[in-house]
Amino acid sequence: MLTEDDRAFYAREGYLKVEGALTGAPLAELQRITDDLIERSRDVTASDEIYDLDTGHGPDSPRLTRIKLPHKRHPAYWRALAASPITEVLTDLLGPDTVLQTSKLNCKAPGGGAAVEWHQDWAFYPHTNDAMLAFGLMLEDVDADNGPLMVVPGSHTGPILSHHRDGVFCGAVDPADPDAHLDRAVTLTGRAGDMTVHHARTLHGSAPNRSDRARKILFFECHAADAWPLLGAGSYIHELGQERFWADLQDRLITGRLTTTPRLAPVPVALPLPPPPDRSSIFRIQKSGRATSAFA
Ligand SMILES: O=C(O)CCC(=O)C(=O)O
Repeated sequence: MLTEDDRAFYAREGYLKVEGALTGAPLAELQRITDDLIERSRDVTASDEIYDLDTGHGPDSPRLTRIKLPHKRHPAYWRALAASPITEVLTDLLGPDTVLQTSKLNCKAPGGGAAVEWHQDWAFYPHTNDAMLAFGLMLEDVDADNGPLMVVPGSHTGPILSHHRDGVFCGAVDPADPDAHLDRAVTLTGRAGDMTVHHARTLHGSAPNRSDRARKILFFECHAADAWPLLGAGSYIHELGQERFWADLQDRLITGRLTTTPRLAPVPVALPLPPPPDRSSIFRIQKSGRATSAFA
């Protein structure tokens, strides 16, 4: 699906936009399932294993920051990753053997849905090599007003910036960090079915949703099978124990084969420790770690 130019652009800039990555019936199915899931959140009164609630959520107005692990909620989400044109984008960029690290559907409710402060995913879950990326499949149109993803081109080849405040991991960089170069950021808008790709080391963030339309982006964070996790803040996999971890890993294999021989690359690593008080989602890590907001 990708051209050689696309791959060269991704390697150089650390991001890519793929127009029409998912279209037609598979896209419509995901939109319907997502709307159903949001509808069913009306009676939920506290964040749980499925929903991360935004302020103001209630029976009259479902307001979610996130639907957690959507690929575990409905097989259509898994199919969108593992049996669709998106699968080809994945293997074009990561090679034949690929694993899902995690999935999430960030909903950004209309009229204020939370910002995501600037960060590098790699700071949350460094691995033995950085053949890692995140797909952001737009389930509805995303424009400048409803909190689009923004990325700093080329930042994936730079340093891992400090994601600590007062010595504690806060999951965000200080917007005043001179190495952040936020003035170089580009905004990734698009139509439903378009998809962004960003490298795990690419600095990115997104503003609050200032529109009256939800911003629904389905994120799949994936890596080459030979990239093994060192530590992941907030990641459920570290709580599983070895037997359940192994079973879970089989479930997360997207293409090709697993390997128990990690590839070790000379990558910069800073562990996300000590952890902040609440590690249950990026929103809570950034809030409880008292990250400085770039969007306040
Ligand atoms: O939802 C967004 O705009 C960005 C999400 C993100 O970067 C993350 O969850 O790591």
